[in-house]
Amino acid sequence: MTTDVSCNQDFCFFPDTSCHLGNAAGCPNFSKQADDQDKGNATFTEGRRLAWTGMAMGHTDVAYVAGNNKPFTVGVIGPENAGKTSLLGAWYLLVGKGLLNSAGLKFAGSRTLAGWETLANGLRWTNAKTPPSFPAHTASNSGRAPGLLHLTINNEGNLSKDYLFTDAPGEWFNHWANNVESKMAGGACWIADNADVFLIIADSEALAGKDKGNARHELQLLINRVATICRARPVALVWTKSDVQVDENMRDAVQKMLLRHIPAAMTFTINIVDGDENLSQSTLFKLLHWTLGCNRTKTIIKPLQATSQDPLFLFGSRYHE
Ligand SMILES: Nc1nc2c(ncn2[C@@H]2O[C@H](COP(=O)(O)OP(=O)(O)O)[C@@H](O)[C@H]2O)c(=O)[nH]1
Ligand SMILES: [Mg+2]
Repeated sequence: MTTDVSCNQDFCFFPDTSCHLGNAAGCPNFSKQADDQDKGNATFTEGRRLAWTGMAMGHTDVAYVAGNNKPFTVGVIGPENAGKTSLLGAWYLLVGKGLLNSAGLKFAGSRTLAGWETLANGLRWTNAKTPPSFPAHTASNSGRAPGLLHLTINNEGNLSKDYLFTDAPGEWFNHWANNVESKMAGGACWIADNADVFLIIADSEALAGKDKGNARHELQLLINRVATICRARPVALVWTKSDVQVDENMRDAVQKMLLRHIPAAMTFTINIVDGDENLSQSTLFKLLHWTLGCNRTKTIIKPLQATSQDPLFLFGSRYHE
């Protein structure tokens, strides 16, 4: 029988994680069905749990990686089936192959290894009989925050930087593009508020398919929406599934529309099907490198040019012209 276990504390996910209040044996806030009482007691004593599950994080778990610095958040935005999850899974495999070294970077850990593995598992060649497949569909009933995948990466100076990559269901973005206040837009608004860089995914298959007019219209709405919220944050348009040929006119029209709304936007064309011999030269890796190298947009406060450099007297002193 399945146990109906829950904790009445908002931010506690016991038994998936350790008890939020640190109770090692029996917490009064933790309830379970009466006939599963024994199983529940066992759950408290089965060794020490970690405070996180290793799966994609929700916004509550982010506290475990955001304590030191706000993680750099990569917002992956695009319609359903556009290839967002496949892109993340393929990136994880590139990181696993040690490709970051070729860019002077080093993998330095992840709090969501199990989540990355879930995305990437299907993309691996396990044996000759089971060729790689694509990740499972990202469900839209997963609350109001996207699944967040975490990486810590060290740069050449051995300084570490935390990254969060959003894996969100495409349905949210359709609603969000049409109406920013839509209740169905869920975590799309979270991404709009919190992302430090935006990757807009253009699905080549949809833009070359039977329903390409509709796909183009949806992409246009999405680009418009990102243009209104991105401010100075970097944006890239990512054409996925480049093994599918898109009509030149369609491509030109989308590119023109992109640059009209977001003049500084970058464009990348990728696919994760053709195994490229030289992976470090692939656009898939170049996109990862570009994304990791983006900086948070900061407001620059002009230094005061005063006669005194003592911070205590800086504001009262005379200014140089
Ligand atoms: N031909 C081709 N199909 C792809 C590629 N990447 C993803 N797909 C297809 O796109 C589907 C949806 O991918 P997924 O990553 O789940 O899309 P998401 O809904 O945006 O997360 C997959 O089942 C594949 O059929 C690619 O590079 N080439
Ligand atoms: Mg997905």
